[in-house]
Amino acid sequence: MTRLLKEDLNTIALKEYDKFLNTNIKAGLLEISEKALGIKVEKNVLTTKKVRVVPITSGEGIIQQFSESVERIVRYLGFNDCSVTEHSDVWGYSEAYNDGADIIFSADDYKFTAVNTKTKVVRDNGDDTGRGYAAALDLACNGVKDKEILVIGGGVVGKGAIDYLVQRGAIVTLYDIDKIKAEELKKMYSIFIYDNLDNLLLNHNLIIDCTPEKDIISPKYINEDTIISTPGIPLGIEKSAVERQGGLLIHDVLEIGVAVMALGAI
Ligand code: 2YJ
Repeated sequence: MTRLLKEDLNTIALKEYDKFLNTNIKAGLLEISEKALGIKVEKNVLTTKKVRVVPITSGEGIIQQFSESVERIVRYLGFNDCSVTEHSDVWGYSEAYNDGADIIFSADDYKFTAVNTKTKVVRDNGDDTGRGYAAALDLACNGVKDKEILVIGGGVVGKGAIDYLVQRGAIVTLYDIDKIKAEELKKMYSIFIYDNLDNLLLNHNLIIDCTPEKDIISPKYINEDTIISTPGIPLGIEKSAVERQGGLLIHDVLEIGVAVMALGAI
């Protein structure tokens, strides 16, 4: 799993990203999250929820700007009462809980969750990231129903994307270097699996890359109909390469995943 760096988090520019999304897929972070979850949210509901982000020091420790970035994204969506706790870890958790927090975000090296203390709903960043990027692709291509979608990587994020896509009638092919993992997902979902990535890239314009593999997608496969939706860090293809060929790249470091978690945790 990729560990975010402060430099990655410094790239977050919410207004600009929302503008980019609205221009290219006619939906912003809020609409993508609603689509991912199949819900419509009343804006004023968001203002009634108290959200706290608890920094966690375990394992490799605090990532500078991580909690603050989560706070900024959640606040941007319309959750006015959102802040990072003064203390970290268990102390921070009890601080948030005693403060009456409805939703508590926290992440260690393995898990990143949003827990609703009242409804007991627990959202997982991996799963919600997959759903969010699948929803973004759904909006970008005017509906995934009956369309052939290539999902690269069948981890937690890939599984979330597959679950979303299959439910909406997409024709999904999964590529994963781990053939056993791919077979396991094929048992759970009505999908195809295939182990020749070059052939798959040659035959798909709609791609969700859920891997942290650099250069997994060669620019020669990109054309003006290509849409790549990917949370992968590092990116599987350079943004400039996609733009040069006239394709669309949907990518961010944290925004879509956190937005889906926040709305899903209401
Ligand atoms: O609170 C902090 O500052 C740190 N403990 C944050 C750690 C963030 N964790 C990661 O980036 C891990 N790679 C796990 C993320 C799961 C994403 N699906």
